[in-house]
Amino acid sequence: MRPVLDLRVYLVTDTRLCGKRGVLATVAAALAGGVTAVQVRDPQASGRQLYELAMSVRNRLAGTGVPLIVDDRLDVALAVGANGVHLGQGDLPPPAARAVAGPDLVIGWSVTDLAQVADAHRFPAGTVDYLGVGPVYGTATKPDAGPAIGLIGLQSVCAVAAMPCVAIGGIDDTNAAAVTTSGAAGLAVVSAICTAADPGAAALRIRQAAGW
Ligand code: TZP
Repeated sequence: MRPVLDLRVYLVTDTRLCGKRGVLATVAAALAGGVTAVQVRDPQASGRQLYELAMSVRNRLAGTGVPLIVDDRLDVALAVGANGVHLGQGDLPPPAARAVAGPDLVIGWSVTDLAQVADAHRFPAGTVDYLGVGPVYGTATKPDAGPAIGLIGLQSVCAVAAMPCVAIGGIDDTNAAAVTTSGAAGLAVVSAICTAADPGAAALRIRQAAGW
């Protein structure tokens, strides 16, 4: 069966925001700062581009114990031998993904409200391993992410969810403590790490601010 992943400081890569430094160098630096999981996310990439990017990150993570999750694309996640796939509301429904992926792949699912949490609870047991909850704060990284749910929205989801909740959206070292206090088991971070002059230092600040 699949392992329980450590999603506490969960870097979500953004190829454009990583800029000239590139995704791989950003991941390498962030690893030194203590990220516990890495998701490769590039909604603009073709299947081939995402495959190549995810494969290069997989090779970089090999031997570190830090898991790789691929955003949106189950086919790419399986093709590169990732540890997991992260699905949005518009992607393959998690039960369909679980049927294809089998028991060993971690599946994360994005939710914004209690109705979507109830959907996750109606899936067969073991379908979804964790919920991505947000956007907690406003974010320019995903313009179509919808309105911020705030700490109150996050709390309401974390209080009822049967699976661990990873908060996302506008998270950095200034709000990490408040987000974890609201019940999040993990912090998914894009811009605060990808655009940092020193991604390792940024990851470490977030980890320390969260008390981890
Ligand atoms: N899903 C909801 S908000 C978001 C995603 C992928 C982007 C979060 O990016 P940032 O830069 O950490 O606010």
